[in-house]
Amino acid sequence: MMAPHDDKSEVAEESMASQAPNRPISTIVFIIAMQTEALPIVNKFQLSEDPNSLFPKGVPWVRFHGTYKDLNINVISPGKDTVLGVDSVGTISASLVTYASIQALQPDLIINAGTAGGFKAKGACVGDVFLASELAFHDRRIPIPVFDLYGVGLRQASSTPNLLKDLNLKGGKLSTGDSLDMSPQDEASIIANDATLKDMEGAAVAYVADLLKVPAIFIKAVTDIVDGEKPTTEEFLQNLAAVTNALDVTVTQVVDYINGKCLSEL
Ligand code: FMC
Repeated sequence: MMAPHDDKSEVAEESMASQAPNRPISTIVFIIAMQTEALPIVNKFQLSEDPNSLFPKGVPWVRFHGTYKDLNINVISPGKDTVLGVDSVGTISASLVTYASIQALQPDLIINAGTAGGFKAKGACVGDVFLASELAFHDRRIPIPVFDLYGVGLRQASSTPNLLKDLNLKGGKLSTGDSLDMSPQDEASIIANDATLKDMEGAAVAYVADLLKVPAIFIKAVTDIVDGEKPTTEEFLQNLAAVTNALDVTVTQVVDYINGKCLSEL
């Protein structure tokens, strides 16, 4: 693993490990908002729940982990809302678990995997799995110069052209907000963001990953067509199980593809 003429001390080697682009990816953290999305992946890789939580006492955040081939795989979910018992979807929970997971695990790569709405006008169909190239917010309107751009919060996903091509994934931009429905103002911002996909976590995960300089990619499977006839909630719930299976298939392919590769090879 070590370069033949490397004269760096072992300590320096280790402290630089998580930044090294030429070392195969070793630790992956999946950030997955919903239990329904996470469980198939947990089962596929035979991950086990961590009984000694890395996280503060009392938080609902859950970590499943295990090794698969040469990878340490962690699936982290914000878990169930402590008051209402539903999945803690949305940007606040996603940011917090992303931050805490990076602090605790120093991953080489973050993968935010989940469902999303898709725009048929941009070529999305139910069941499609996308790799998002850019992430931005559509519900942070601050109409003051420069603060407007801060609100949009545009971030780039790590560039993985080979992964996109070799696994035949669709590419597109993702717009994030804290609502499942879409107000006319949100719609205008999503169009301004040139988004193909709409979710409730992506740009938040991207913000934290960028802040802490951890590479991140975004795998999103389309549960509902936002610019279609069917009401979003109905379509989302109807397709959730089937689309989660499609997501699981792609996630497995992505993990197999990543195994043994450096970030620069993706
Ligand atoms: N709009 C926003 N979010 C979603 C969506 C849509 N049309 N379809 N699926 C989602 C994702 C969000 O990221 C949430 O985690 C969850 O599914 C819906 O609450």
